Amino acid sequence: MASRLEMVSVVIPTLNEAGNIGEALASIEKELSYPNEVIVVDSNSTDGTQEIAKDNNCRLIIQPKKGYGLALLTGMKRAKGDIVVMIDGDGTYEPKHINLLIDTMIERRAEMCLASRMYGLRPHSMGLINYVGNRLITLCYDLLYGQYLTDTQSGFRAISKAAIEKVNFEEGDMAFAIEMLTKFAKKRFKMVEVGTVYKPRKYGKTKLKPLTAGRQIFNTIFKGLRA
Ligand SMILES: Nc1nc2c(ncn2[C@@H]2O[C@H](COP(=O)(O)OP(=O)(O)O)[C@@H](O)[C@H]2O)c(=O)[nH]1
Ligand SMILES: [Mg+2]
Repeated sequence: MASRLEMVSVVIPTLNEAGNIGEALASIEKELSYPNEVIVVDSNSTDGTQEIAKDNNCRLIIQPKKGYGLALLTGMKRAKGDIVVMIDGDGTYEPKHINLLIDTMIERRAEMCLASRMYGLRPHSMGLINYVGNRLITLCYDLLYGQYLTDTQSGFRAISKAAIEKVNFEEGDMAFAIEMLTKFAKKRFKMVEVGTVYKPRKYGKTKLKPLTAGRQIFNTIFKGLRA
């Protein structure tokens, strides 16, 4: 099964990640054992992120309009691979698990495999508000959509490109992550997980605004039910 996989597209959204993106790209290149293309989608960073990306053997797409979801969607639309892996450019996810994500998705014949940071106790690198918010969002999502996921806010996922093409995405910001899960559930696409770790951000600041994102995420969960 795995041998039929011709290309994996890795899509990385970046906004001012100059301190992190070089190391993130190097470790993805080192760890990923499938033929691949790596796409960095940058929203006009002002700290030299684009220059570092260009020096690191990847496709750079500039999406001047801000938004985590819009950046990912822009990259996914241009991806040539049969499987798309989304991963943040801030070095908080573990590229050592990238093959495991892909292999699990293929072996379990799923449309998506998520890397869950929520097996076991709260990771030290995840603040209490984000942890509690994630647990609440995930509980609400699982109950309403009949799923058993543990980390709906994970930004590290392997996804079938064919499945992405069957969905119409509307959320341009952080709620994109949950929109993908509501719409995949509605289409009865199979979603599985593997456990991963969550590392502290070494440089720069998070762009997540928990209250705004929380509101958008719950709106998206309820909107998805009515669709
Ligand atoms: N292109 C682009 N990337 C973004 C934007 N907002 C966040 N990101 C990137 O998306 C990833 C996740 O964002 P982050 O701020 O770390 O959110 P957190 O992980 O929830 O704290 C990082 O690689 C960011 O650089 C945006 O508006 N445009
Ligand atoms: Mg982050």
